[in-house]
Amino acid sequence: MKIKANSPASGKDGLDKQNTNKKSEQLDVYRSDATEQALTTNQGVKISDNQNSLKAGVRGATLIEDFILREKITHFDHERIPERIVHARGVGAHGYFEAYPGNEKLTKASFLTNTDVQTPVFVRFSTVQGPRGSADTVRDIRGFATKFYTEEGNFDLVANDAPVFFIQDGIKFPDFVHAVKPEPQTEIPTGATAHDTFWDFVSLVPESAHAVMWAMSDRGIPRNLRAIQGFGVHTFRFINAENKAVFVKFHWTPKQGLAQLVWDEAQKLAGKDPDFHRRDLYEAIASGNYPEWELGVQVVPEEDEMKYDFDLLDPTKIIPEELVPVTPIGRMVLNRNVDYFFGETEQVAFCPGHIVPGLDFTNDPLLQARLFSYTDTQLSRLGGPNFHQIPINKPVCPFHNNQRDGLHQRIVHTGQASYEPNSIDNNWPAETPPAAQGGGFESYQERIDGHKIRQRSESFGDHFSQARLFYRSQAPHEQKHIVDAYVFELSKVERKYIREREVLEVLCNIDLDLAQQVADQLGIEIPAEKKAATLPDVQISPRLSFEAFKPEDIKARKIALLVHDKANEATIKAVQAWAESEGAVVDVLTPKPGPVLGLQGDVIPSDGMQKAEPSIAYDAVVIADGDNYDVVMKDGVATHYLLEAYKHLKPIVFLGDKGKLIEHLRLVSDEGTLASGQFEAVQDSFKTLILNHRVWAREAIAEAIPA
Ligand code: HDE
Repeated sequence: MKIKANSPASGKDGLDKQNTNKKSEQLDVYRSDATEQALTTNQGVKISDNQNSLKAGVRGATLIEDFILREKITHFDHERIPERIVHARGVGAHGYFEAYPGNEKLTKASFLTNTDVQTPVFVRFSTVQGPRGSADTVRDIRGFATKFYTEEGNFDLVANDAPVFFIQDGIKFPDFVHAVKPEPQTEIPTGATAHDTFWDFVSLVPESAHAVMWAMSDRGIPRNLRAIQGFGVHTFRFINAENKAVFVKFHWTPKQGLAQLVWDEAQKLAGKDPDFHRRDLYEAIASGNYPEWELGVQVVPEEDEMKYDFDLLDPTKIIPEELVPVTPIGRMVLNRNVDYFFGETEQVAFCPGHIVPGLDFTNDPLLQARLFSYTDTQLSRLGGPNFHQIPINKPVCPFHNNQRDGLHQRIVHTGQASYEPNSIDNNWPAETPPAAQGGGFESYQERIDGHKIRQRSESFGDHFSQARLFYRSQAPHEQKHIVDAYVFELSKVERKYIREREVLEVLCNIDLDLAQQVADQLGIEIPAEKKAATLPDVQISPRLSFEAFKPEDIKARKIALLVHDKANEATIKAVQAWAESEGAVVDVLTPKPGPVLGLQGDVIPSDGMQKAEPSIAYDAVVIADGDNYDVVMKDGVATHYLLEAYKHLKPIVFLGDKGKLIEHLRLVSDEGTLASGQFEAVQDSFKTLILNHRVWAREAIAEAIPA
């Protein structure tokens, strides 16, 4: 299925719709606000001519009195607002959250305890480094920010798809961001960490080791945004009706399972479809394949605060799930695309400081700085302190106070008293005491005792054990990808001393085998004393691997069905019927955008052209049988399609005599190359392969296939 960019609404002009496919009706989006309405100026004056400016004679100069032209151009000149300093590239969707029963023992927050309500949510996914127009599939951490419009006020869970961050103290954030962003003298590279300043910084700041490891792993290149986890990163607090607090770490777990790109594919997609992730999310929701996540928390009782060999306040550390399992507390479904990207996705303003009664912060020094930063940044991005009045940011519950005026004030406040206490309005709006449930917000009364001091706690001091834990917990193919990623990135670093510092001062402290593999490829010598070091062992955490997060079904997985003239119509119908029953998406891809003629003479409509819808955009490929082997063999686009899908470790079904292509293309048959006379005979194996996502065992062989 394709939601074609910039397609005009079809079907209104009487054009031939023979080859418009089943999804084309989604292109017909009418403007509910303007249907049957006159075109007017912003002052409501009807416009009679929107084609010509007002001129002194038909060939004369344009007159400054043309208020219609001036208004239109002035508004246009101011269409852009500053993009986010980080996380500028994003995509949003609406949905709902439902709490599971039994959370009262943890928190009094009504959206987590009232199982009768569906709390509306808005989620914005993002990349960190690139600007608004950058590609989706770059290697980066993904933002996963959720606004819960609860009946007690808005709660923003401003999360990432990695559970750890690159720095421990907010005072380092501008340094980190300056280092990772495009370099100041060239504004290169866009959307990439593979450059000197990033590696200079992280090799000098060992607390970044763990987060860098996540970014270099397959987590840095998700297949789509429906297949990522989300993590609150910091430790937060839950507070229940008895005022008892516990520490919590938030986890979003996708029902779709986790899935990654392979690096070659990620790079190609960045060019061939820079919108790959936002398109995928849009299409999945538009077609009713609503992505779903379970919200869970790791709960640590207050008395266990000091129990671990890491500090709960250190945002570069996880709590391994083997130590504290994740308790599910609810589920979120994204079921509605935005109507207006700018008005919703661009103007949404998240802030970790938006919390509701039943939740509270901890002293994590990164979180503390974030509490200031997000509101501050909206003042310049959204032009003043009234950004909460923009529809996407507005609470759904009533909100009243004595704040007045400011840029873009939209509320017509009435009454005389905008202060408190007042007797003129009987002191309304009034405070609500912090009763157990439904009361006003009250900060948790944490005891503070200490010196005013600029110093990092010693308990934040171990920067390598958890990076080692992460690396060693990966499956062998995942470890190989980490090695490849470090080699690729460091190969782009021009300064040899930065490469060496990263290998010798960081990787050697994480895992010697990892360091050696990277060093060998970069031609770096590891000194004998470093090689002889014994690094402390770690307990493996299987929950850190993709392997622990398999999907339950193949809904919304995309299958390319390659079809040429004289293809067997029966096969095409069989693949389509099977895919529909599984909720998967099949696109019939033809050599040209027009339809092809089947073996029986049927017209087979095209969902797209093979050249324009590359294999990298699909999860699996089927090549149809028919009376056309010689044509396919000589078709460079189709054969490259198969080679590329093979190289990217995708399952491929070769139907009928297309099985001969395996030998012709010099592929090595494996569990992922299914050759059969009948699709029905292999459909179950095909499904299992798609569930497994890639044929990892093929990786060594696939490296010999030209990229
Ligand atoms: Fe952010 N971050 N951040 N961040 N962050 C922003 O806020 C900041 C951090 C995250 O889709 C900015 O509105 C500081 C951790 C997401 O709109 C800014 C520090 C985590 C998004 C900002 C951090 C995040 C942002 C840019 C360290 C994971 C996108 C525009 C003290 C838990 C939200 C904006 C969206 C955005 C500051 C660290 C996640 C500049 C100072 C840790 C998902 O205010």
